[in-house]
Amino acid sequence: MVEDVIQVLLACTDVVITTHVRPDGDAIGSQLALGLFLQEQGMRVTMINADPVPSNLAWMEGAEAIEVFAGDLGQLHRLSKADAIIFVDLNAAHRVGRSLERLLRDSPAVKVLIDHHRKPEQWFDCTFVREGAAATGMLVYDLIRAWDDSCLHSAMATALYVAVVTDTGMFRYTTTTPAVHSAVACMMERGNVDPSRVHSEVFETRSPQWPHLLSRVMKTLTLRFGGKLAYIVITRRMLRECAADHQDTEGFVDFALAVDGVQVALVFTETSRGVKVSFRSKRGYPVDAWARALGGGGHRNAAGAYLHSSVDAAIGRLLESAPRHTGITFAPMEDLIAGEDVAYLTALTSS
Ligand SMILES: [Mn+2]
Repeated sequence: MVEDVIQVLLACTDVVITTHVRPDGDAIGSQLALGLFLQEQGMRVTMINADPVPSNLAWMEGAEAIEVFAGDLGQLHRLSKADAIIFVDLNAAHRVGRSLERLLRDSPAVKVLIDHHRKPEQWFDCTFVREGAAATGMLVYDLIRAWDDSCLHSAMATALYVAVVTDTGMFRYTTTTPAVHSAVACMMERGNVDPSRVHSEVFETRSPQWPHLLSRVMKTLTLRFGGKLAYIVITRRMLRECAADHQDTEGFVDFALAVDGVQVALVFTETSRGVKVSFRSKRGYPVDAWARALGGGGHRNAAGAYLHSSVDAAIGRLLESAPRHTGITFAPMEDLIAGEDVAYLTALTSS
């Protein structure tokens, strides 16, 4: 509950705030807004992550104070002095990254979780979790308003706005409720948010490599199950040959999900150790249980998992398990269905 978190934090003077690897707008926006707020409450705040702030978020006021964990003595000293470690926008220890996971989990500090993902791990000491909330930024907003309503200033409000605008896909996803718009109205009134600047900084700062990678990746777009499932593949070779990096792949899944009739879109991203599978779906086709069955997790309509296998094996495994975990059913006579799917269907119906 928000009151529990406030009570715990009121007793603290040194806090650490961290978020997940490859941080997105909600991760950085929530971390920054909370960090700025707790500093105003007189606390010493360390904001530290395994990965750097992505370039499209680095413009936010205060973001320069967010550190990348390097394991140096100064950082270790501050981590060891913390009364509380606050985890935002994640629900599992491994999401903070290998370099920080053990260190933070084994710390004697109070572990506080502020998050909106489903089924958080149970080792946190104090939690403020609302599964299905539009963004962790919405929870940080509620915490700030419950704690000290007068405090919401411009930099804080902009960080919260970034959190909400990114995690709602610019107010498009089903999580975009009237309460979200009310909160955003308040952020704009109190905090002097500039939506046009936010949009251009966050969404219109693509690298010159981006269109080349996009065209390569979209050539892999494949429809299955009568066009209800779409997938795309991003290999390390594509990234190398386009001189692109993972940040350039942000939003590719939206193109696959935008195809008429597609209910579930998958992205297979090759990494040095296996394949990251990103799941996105339309309403009525939950994918979080599917991701969890593969050792991952996430939200109803946006989730992820990691497979230690080749890309081909990962695609095979996902296509094989799709009917069990989604509302997708076979349409064998449709010409969009591939030979291997027909073979699988035949095996299924004859057994
Ligand atoms: Mn989030």
